Amino acid sequence: MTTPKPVYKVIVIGDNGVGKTSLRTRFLYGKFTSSYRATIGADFLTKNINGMTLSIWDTAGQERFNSLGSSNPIFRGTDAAIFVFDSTNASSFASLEKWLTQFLSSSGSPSPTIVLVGNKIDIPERTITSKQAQNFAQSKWKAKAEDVFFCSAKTDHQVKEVFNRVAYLLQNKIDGNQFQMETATDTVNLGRRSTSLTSKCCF
Ligand SMILES: Nc1nc2c(ncn2[C@@H]2O[C@H](COP(=O)(O)OP(=O)(O)OP(=O)(O)O)[C@@H](O)[C@H]2O)c(=O)[nH]1
Ligand SMILES: [Mg+2]
Repeated sequence: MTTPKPVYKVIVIGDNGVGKTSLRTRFLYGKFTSSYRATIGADFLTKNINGMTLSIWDTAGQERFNSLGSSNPIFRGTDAAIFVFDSTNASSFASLEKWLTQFLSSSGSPSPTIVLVGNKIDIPERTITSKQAQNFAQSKWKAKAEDVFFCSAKTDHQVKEVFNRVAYLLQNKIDGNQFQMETATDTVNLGRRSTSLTSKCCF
């Protein structure tokens, strides 16, 4: 009998309106819409990247649709997090500190993989520089330059690179045996389908 492959939980986190849903939709379906519908709670979609199954969780940025307080059950068992800010909105960048604190106290993972994404780079009014983003990521979780992206869900600039980087970092951890298999306990194995089912969560 072959052992089923685990599913790795990847979560997209950040303020409301920064483009979390748009980034995932762009990556999974190659689509973008300029209309805004706030995410309520969280949901996941699975995607197979290079033989690895990722459950990619989209979360609510609006606190009233999210779980409040220092811990967030949606973050539990996360293997990798994609922190997103709007590159034209300084307050969404400042909020990352709060999201990171909540994430680190909730994920339960000893050393989660983290990448940082400044979205909406197609808009000329950029307020956050690459240096600011790099400094933040480097000081907070010793990120490398390759773990920081500026992308656009609208124009599809650098979107697949973000998710491919996450898969690459996870693969490196597996190869280095740093993984604890129990990290997959909060996920659902949806088999070999590459992009499939959405499951609504109810927080
Ligand atoms: N110009 C531009 N607009 C974008 C981009 N990504 C998202 N948007 C727009 O920004 C708005 C918010 O995008 P969402 O993806 O819904 O944001 P979100 O982070 O999921 O928001 P919540 O679900 O409330 O947390 C929508 O009107 C999108 O069309 C981008 O790369 N460029
Ligand atoms: Mg959303």
